[in-house]
Amino acid sequence: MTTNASPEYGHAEKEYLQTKTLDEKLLALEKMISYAPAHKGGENLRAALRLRYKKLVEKIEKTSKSSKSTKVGIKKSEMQALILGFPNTGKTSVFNLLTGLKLQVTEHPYSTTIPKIGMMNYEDLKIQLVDMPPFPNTDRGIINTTDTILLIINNFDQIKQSEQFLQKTRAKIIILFNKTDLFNENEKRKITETLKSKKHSFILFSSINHENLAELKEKIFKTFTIIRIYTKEPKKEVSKEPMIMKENSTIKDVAEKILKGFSKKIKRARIWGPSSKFGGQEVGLSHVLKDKDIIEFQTK
Ligand SMILES: Nc1nc2c(ncn2[C@@H]2O[C@H](COP(=O)(O)OP(=O)(O)OP(=O)(O)O)[C@@H](O)[C@H]2O)c(=O)[nH]1
Ligand SMILES: [Mg+2]
Repeated sequence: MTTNASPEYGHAEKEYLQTKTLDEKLLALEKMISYAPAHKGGENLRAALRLRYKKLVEKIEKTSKSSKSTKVGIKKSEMQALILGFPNTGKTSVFNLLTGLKLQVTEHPYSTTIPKIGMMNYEDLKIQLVDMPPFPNTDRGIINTTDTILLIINNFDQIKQSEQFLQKTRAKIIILFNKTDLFNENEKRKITETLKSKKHSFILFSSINHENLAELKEKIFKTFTIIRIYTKEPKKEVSKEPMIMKENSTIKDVAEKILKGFSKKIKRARIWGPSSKFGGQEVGLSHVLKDKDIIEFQTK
């Protein structure tokens, strides 16, 4: 791969090529990384290996998640929202608007029979949405493991009637009162007052006139409490795809997500963005990050 890599590196690479399982690959790749040339000329190789490592970790995580996953066999993305509700409330119509897909919408109830996946773009993020069959034909497994639920209703009784399906979920719930095009302004004001008084997170919506579509997307995004972190290498462009981290993550958390043990190899980290006092500020591993920060790692 490079002209001046050590013999140890060569052995590690050979080992890597001969491995069969993902876990063996990961171990061999760790070895390659530790034997990769540390001098400046090895920079590209080290970056390529780190990227390969990150992808491998993601692959392993995905396969282990999906094997544990629900009967419907949906691989959960980092951010997932389910669209739930009683028959004919407009779930598929809302799903189509948010994802740009064109699943069949009918005036008959029970038209959605199996869960369908789509992606909602929000700024530079992709959020996984699942259009579910109506209650009671919903799989409990996925309800209990998802991050966010968009509960589509057409009347207040449906809130209470939904509770039996939502008892075990830890998801954040947004109530979407759909078909508001059928109500006048005064009636809409009353709906708003009622939902407010019950302290629900809610939104009034219409799939016909797209009322509050931008607000809906923002509301969904805000349920995830994640931050986006961009990384760059010295003198290089900032990564296009953000890393998705939990709120209040530190420089160390990001380094460890890129590569286990990587934080020990960091000599310096510089940051740009909302958590920095000024662009290029040098910070320690315990520095707490904010959404849209950019980090530059310099290794020892
Ligand atoms: N007036 C009005 N009708 C709507 C709205 N959204 C959906 N509909 C209508 O409601 C009916 C059901 O829409 P769907 O999107 O298929 O509803 P669903 O909840 O996915 O239905 P199931 O999959 O059968 O549970 C269709 O006739 C839609 O045209 C809306 O905002 N206003
Ligand atoms: Mg449907």
